[in-house]
Amino acid sequence: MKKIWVMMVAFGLCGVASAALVVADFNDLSTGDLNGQGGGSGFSGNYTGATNTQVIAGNLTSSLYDVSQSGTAQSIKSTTFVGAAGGQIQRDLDSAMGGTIWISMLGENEIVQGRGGFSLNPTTGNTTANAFNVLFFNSNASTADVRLRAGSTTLASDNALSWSMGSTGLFLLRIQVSVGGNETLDFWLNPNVSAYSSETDFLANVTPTLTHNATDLFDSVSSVGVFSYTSGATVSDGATLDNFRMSNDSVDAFKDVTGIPEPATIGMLGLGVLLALALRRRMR
Ligand SMILES: [Ca+2]
Ligand SMILES: [Ca+2]
Repeated sequence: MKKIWVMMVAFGLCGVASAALVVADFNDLSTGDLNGQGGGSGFSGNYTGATNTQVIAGNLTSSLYDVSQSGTAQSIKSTTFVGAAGGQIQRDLDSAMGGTIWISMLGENEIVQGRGGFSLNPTTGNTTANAFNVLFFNSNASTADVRLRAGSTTLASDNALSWSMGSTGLFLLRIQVSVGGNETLDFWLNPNVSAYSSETDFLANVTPTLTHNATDLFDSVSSVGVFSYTSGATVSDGATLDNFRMSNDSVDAFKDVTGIPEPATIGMLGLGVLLALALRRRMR
């Protein structure tokens, strides 16, 4: 009998472990220059790079997923003109991530020249020099352009996505890391994650917006960059970014970035409790 309870406790602990979660919601920072600040969780050291990126008042929020932010409502954006060469700011992770990595982030543009996105294993302040990055902008008032890129090389893109300028977009990315081989990328723009009961349900029913699996990008992720800049004119207002979440937890990665629990885990725990209670009753 003792053995069953020990096994259940061990299984339960495995189920709730989420040490691999990285979160940057910017709500624990001071307003003003992001450069030199820290905050969030899962990082080591402070942001370094672009000096134009500011912590500003107000969260970006989306009704498409089940993740809320606490603390002071804040987000980040570039508020002065800067091109791609100077718009990135980056940070090291506590520990390198491999396996299957899920990432979500919110972004929004106010003007056609606004650009934004995030990068993995960034090498300089230039968004075109990254191992991998997701770049987004609004081609016009009603459509958007999203690109998965290795440096400045586009791996997959769509320049006619339905997404209005001035409304918050939800970016969802799954990376299956292959050591020595090509990474498998699946990207969704504005997926209605809340309409699905689990990762399994979501994957079975929602076709990715962009996919790519023909490039060996890296064998692990050790740092993350975010970038906000303007293009084509000397205007301010790069894209606004908020709530970057990244997890490679073997059970809860999807839940960590979308808030949607995996019922299989809950079901198995529930089954374990029922089984143990039934056995205890029989042994009396
Ligand atoms: Ca925030
Ligand atoms: Ca690889």
